Amino acid sequence: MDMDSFELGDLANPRCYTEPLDIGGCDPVLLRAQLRMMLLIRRVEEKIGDMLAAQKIPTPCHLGIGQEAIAVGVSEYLRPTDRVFGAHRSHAHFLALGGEVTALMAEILGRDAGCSRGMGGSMHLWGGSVGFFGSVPIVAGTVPLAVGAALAAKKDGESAVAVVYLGDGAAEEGSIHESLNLAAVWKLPVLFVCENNLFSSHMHISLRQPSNRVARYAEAHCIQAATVDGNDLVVVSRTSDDMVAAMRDGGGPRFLEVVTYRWRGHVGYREDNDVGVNRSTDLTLWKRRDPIRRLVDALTMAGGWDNHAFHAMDEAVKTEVEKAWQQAETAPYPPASALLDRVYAERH
Ligand SMILES: Cc1ncc(C[n+]2csc(CCOP(=O)(O)OP(=O)(O)O)c2C)c(N)n1
Repeated sequence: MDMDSFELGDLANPRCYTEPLDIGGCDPVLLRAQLRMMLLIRRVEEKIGDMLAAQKIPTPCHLGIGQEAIAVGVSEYLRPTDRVFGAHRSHAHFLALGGEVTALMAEILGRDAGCSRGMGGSMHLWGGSVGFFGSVPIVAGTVPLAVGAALAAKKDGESAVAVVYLGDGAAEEGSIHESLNLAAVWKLPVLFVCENNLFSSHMHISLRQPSNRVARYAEAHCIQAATVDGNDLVVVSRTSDDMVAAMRDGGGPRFLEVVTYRWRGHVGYREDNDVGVNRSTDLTLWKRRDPIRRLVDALTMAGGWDNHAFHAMDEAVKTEVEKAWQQAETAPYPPASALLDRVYAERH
């Protein structure tokens, strides 16, 4: 849905958009694969949450439970040659591109088998082979990098696009506007995906901005934008598919704002009702807009799918996650001699 208004309206109202997804015209095989990926991401993050609670993880982790449809929908039409950038809450971005669960778990545990060789932890993920060019904890830090990656693709005459995930909080950084402006002026193939979960740390957007619709910034920079329900896999998928296709055709940058809500706190496994904000009522309502449940309901209504099928899929996913955790937990740490590797660049 394209919106001209400054306000999100019903998209920010958790009492709306709770119905089963409209999956008319969708490929059921693809939908089940996407459902499995959303489930995998959720079970991985729940496991990480449990292990944080058990104090088995030494690094801070930002969980995106409840936001799974975004990474899965956006990643569907990307290629391994594209350049995708995340931020501090990027487990889903990494996994949805095909990043390995064990490599993520091992990274979080600081093991050599981690996707950044155990040197980065949850907020420094890397997956070059699947097109994940990295996540960093500096809010908005990867946004100008994605613009640079898009510039490189354009200069090299490649059809690759750059994608960067950013939050509504990141949109308050000045570098966002410089990035949007440059991308627009030079017509760069970069997709800005703003995961508007209404919070920056513990502060609601109504306390930080005069309007809650972030895409207005893109429009001010003459970038085509859409604001959609981020908990609707089908809508996210279709919109990003259209946007990526237009970018590959030389159409310049696009801005996709996906409205969602994170179920856990800003950082850690708790729900954040104990850090100065009490969002328990909203959280209960937002859980009814669960992207997984809405897809499951739609598949069930369409036939050929039932609770039994869902349960079997879920059990297989949980087994996979447990296995990955065991592997990561028993994997060796990097040798002490590797401590300064990749800290300084080699002189050539
Ligand atoms: C430049 C910078 N400023 C502040 C922080 C502290 N910080 C970490 S995450 C965060 C909130 C970011 O919110 P948002 O971009 O909406 O992403 P979300 O956490 O909602 O996914 C802040 C302020 C930081 N890491 N980097």
